[in-house]
Amino acid sequence: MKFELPKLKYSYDALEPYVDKETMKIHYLKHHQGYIDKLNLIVKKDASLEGVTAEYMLANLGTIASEIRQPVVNFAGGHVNHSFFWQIMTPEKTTPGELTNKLISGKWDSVELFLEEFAKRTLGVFGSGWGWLVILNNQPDIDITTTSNQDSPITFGQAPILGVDVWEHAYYLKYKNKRDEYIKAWLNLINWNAVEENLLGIERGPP
Ligand code: MN3
Repeated sequence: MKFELPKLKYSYDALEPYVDKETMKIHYLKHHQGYIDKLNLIVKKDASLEGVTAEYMLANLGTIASEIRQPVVNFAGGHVNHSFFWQIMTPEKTTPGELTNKLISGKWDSVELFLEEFAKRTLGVFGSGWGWLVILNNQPDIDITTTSNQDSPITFGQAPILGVDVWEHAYYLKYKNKRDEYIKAWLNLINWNAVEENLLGIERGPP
C-alpha cells in the first residue's frame, strides 16, 4: 500500500481570486506530493508501518521507533493536514450548517466573531504552521488551536473541524509577507458543508 495524493474536487484555478492557480499547483503537486513521497520512503524501510494509516501513526506516536518519530510527525502530518485542507476549501458559496451554528455561536456568540478570533489566532502562529478549529475526541467542546510545522491536532487527541495552512508556501506568491490578507481572503473559501459533516461525524462517533 502506498500513500497517494487525494483527488481534488475542483480545478487549480477554482479558488481564485483568493488562492491563485500557481500556488494551488505548487502546493498540491510539489509540497503535498513531497510529504507523500517521504512518508512512503519511511514506510518502505519499516515493515511495522506497512498497512498502518497515517492518522493512526499520528495518534500513536509512542508506538513509532524513536529514530523515525520526527520524520513521521513531519511527513504523515504533512500528508494528513493537506488532505484535510483541500476538502475544507470550496469554490462554492456555502453557509454554516445547523450544528456548526449552534456549537460556534454557543462559544463565540456568532460565526462572525468566531472567524475574527480564528483569524487573529492563526495570524499569530510564529513561523510555519496551522490554525485549527478542533473538537476534543468524544467531548462536546470545540476550540481554536494552532500547531507548528506539520504537527497534527490528531497527535494531541483533537479532531480537526476546520484548518488553514499558514506556511509561506500557501500564500507567498500572491500575498508575499501579508499573511493577514491571505487569511482574510481564505475565510471566503471555507467549505461549511464539510465543517458540518466533520461535526456530525464526531457526534455520531466512530463507525
Ligand atoms: Mn502546505
